[in-house]
Amino acid sequence: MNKQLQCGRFSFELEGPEARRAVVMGILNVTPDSFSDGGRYQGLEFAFGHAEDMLKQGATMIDIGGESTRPGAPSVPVEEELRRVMPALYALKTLDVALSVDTCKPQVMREALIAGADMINDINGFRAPGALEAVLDSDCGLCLMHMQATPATMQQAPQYSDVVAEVIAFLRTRVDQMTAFGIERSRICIDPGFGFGKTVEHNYALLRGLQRIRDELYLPVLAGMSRKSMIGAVTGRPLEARMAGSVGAALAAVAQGAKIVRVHDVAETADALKVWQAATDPHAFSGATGM
Ligand code: 7PJ
Repeated sequence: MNKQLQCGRFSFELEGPEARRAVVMGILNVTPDSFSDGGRYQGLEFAFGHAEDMLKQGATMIDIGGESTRPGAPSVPVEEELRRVMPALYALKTLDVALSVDTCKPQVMREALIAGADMINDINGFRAPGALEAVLDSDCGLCLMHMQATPATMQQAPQYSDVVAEVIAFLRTRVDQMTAFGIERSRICIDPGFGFGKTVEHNYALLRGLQRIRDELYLPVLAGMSRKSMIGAVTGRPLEARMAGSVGAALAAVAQGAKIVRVHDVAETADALKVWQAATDPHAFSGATGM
């Protein structure tokens, strides 16, 4: 594995004692339906406050998303996505946190990198024409995610004969194409894409297989399961009551070697990970005394 994951202004250790510390990526949606009212300025204030809270709670990355990728969601025109993402990105640049932009659009990638984004997170795996060109001349991190089909159709009838092997094969092909294009391997992290063209069984097979995915591709893994239907399926809980289940999933992912967990509930996940790390790594908590 490379020694570090390079993410713009930041780099994350992948070897040595620091490597065991997982990175909490807090989710910041800047879609209109994620604000309590319609105004753009109030939306921006809300987003900034939410980002500040997540930073205090232990997030070391924030993932800004302006396009809803719920199954069946309509795609957002590029101008509208820029109007949502760019003000938040500029506002958040004053915070000491790595800024990721969740987008599939090369034009949004380019603008985001000009504004100083530290990572581009593309659920489409940089497959859009011009996506690789958009990120080539940069040192931003790149999250390469697996998705079967498209957000509009992915949950219709996901099928695999061996989901872990097929996800590994897809990611390997894309990593090879990206490095052949001239992109440094040290910028890439991989993500099996929980919920993107997968049944509940596929999702749990991937969770159990995370270590294998990491070891076969020798790249850091990002896992995003927060509040997804795979959590609802085993807890029987609706979206708004999936926090504890999501924390359990984040711990399971880190136990399987995931480096980054993408979550809504930053405080709870960060606390759970701290206790987990103190319980599993004798060096994680050497200075502490008392209760
Ligand atoms: C993911 C994502 C994920 C990465 C979303 C949701 C859907 N990016 N963007 N991995 N999910 N890298 O959060 O429910 O799993 S949007």
